[in-house]
Amino acid sequence: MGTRGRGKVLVVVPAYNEAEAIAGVVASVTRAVPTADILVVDDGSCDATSAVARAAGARVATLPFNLGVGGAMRTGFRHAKREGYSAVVQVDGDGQHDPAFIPQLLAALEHHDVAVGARFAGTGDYVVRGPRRWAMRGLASGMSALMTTRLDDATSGFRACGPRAISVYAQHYPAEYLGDTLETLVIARKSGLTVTQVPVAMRHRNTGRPSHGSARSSVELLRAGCVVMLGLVREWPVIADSSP
Ligand SMILES: Nc1nc2c(ncn2[C@@H]2O[C@H](COP(=O)(O)OP(=O)(O)O)[C@@H](O)[C@H]2O)c(=O)[nH]1
Ligand SMILES: [Mg+2]
Repeated sequence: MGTRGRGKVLVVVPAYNEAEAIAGVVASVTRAVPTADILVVDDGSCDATSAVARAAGARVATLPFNLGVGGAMRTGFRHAKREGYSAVVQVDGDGQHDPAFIPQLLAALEHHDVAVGARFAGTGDYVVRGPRRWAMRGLASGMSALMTTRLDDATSGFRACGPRAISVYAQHYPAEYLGDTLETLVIARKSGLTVTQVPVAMRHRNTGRPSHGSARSSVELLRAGCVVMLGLVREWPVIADSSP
């Protein structure tokens, strides 16, 4: 152990009951970024996620019980910090994120600490309808104002983080629903990290189940407003030097 990941990219794949999709995700990440290490964090799955991921060639951290996406990601960031990785990319285990965009996310880290892959910023045809769509729109303008940079898809989990963001997130990565996306952006801002977005295409889920249905998602997005407000009044670690 010790210096295994120094300077390298770690792709962290949070996975909860993704046995059907995970081998395909590991294979496509390997194709897109052959030099990166892949860590699948099996979030207390009841299926064969860990075994399938290991057979596909990934390193696997198996959590003893379900912690949610945020808990899985914090595990990934802690590992990255300890092993000295220079970048962490989150790619979901359900196959919705297209690893072909990883190089673009990484390129954005040259000038920023966090790069968010955005579904609605002009690439691809990912469509969300009904109240969820309006809630997401409202959220996008609120978050863009708050973060003082344009963020069309603040709830996207497809992201890349540089070394300063890894340090912050290894310590603080909320486990609540939407904490892993929205609140992590608020933490970035409060810690002096810079955030940007990169347009990506995203696929709809075709195996497994999403964490929340559409009606529930809308209610949760409203709850997100409160999450952001609370994130703003909490104390977060500050990175003194503001250049990445
Ligand atoms: N649903 C769910 N997904 C989890 C959990 N822990 C990790 N994940 C993984 O986190 C990623 C995002 O979850 P998903 O339900 O697709 O969220 P969505 O795409 O935002 O609707 C997937 O790769 C899941 O396998 C959990 O407790 N619940
Ligand atoms: Mg998903």
